[in-house]
Amino acid sequence: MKLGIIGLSGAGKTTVFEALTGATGGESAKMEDRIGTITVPDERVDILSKIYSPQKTIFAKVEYFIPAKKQGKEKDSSQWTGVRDCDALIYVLRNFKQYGTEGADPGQDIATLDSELMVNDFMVVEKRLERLALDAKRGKKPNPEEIALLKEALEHLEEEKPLRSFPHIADSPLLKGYAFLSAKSVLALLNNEDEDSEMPEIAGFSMAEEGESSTGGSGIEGMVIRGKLEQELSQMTDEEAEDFLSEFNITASATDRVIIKSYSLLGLISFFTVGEDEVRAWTIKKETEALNAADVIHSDIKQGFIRAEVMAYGDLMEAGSYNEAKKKGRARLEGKTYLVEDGDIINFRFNV
Ligand SMILES: Nc1nc2c(ncn2[C@@H]2O[C@H](COP(=O)(O)OP(=O)(O)OP(=O)(O)O)[C@@H](O)[C@H]2O)c(=O)[nH]1
Ligand SMILES: [Mg+2]
Repeated sequence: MKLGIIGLSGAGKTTVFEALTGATGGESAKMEDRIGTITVPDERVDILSKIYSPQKTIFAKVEYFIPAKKQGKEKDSSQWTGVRDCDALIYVLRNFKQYGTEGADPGQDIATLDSELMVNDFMVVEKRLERLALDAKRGKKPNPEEIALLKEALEHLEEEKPLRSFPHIADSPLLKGYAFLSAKSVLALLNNEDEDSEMPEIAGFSMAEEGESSTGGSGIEGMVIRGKLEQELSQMTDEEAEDFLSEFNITASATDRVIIKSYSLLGLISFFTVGEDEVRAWTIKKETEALNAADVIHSDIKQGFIRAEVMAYGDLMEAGSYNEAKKKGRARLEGKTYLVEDGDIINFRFNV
């Protein structure tokens, strides 16, 4: 699972990437694609780990990708290559003053970014429709449903509406292969001044406190981050960070909230396996059946699947221990098609 970080020049992409991933290297790394894998903070895993004292505790992970800065001719041809196979996008929007530049206008920047993605998608659709028309002339039978969807997509793009606003297009298995840029979910990060934790007023976005999110126009979720502050924070020792946090009146790092938010933005949830050897969070898409959740752990478990013993995290907490909860009948036996829920603790029973 990978999130692509994009934004206008100087918006703070590198700063935010480094704040999220703890990576360093800044300016010198500009010309290369960068990828950072980070752990998704989850209090439930911390608590389960305390209960079981396992040898290993493993959290869920997501990747952040920041494309290399492209110049000249390269800019048009390969600019979006790496971004296309990201599962969702993060827009970094400048909301701080910068010497020698115009005042910040994040609302306008959203429109600019959307427009770049839409132009790109438009070209892809147009080319594909031409190709399909040619195929039809040569006697090949294209899928009429795909053509209808592509034509509809073209209309929306002509009207400058991003495809993410149309779930039947954005989520269509028929169009999946095109990996349309404007169909991807977006988390907008308003990159504020160090002293400023307010959500700026943008048409379609409502006000929110730092870290809180709000859904804006064209289906984008927005959150405030103070990129530079967070980047500095990410490079500090715990003691240094503590002083810093109180000085700037922040309770906890906003990056944790951004990471958690981007996880749910991807439509991801976690189920847990617990034991004395390992407590682990496993990542699945919402609405995943137990059989496919088993497959995430190991194909053998899927192959030999008998049943899944499932207990909700909340039920375990309420009872105090797994056995206590089990006595109360909170461990359910579920079959292959059970839809796994966020926070399910699962013990798969299987034959090898
Ligand atoms: N005040 C303030 N300055 C910031 C913030 N984030 C970034 N900057 C500054 O803005 C400048 C650009 O930041 P970068 O992170 O390099 O921006 P970028 O989007 O990666 O820029 P390019 O890769 O050149 O497109 C740097 O001088 C940063 O120190 C912020 O949250 N507040
Ligand atoms: Mg940069």
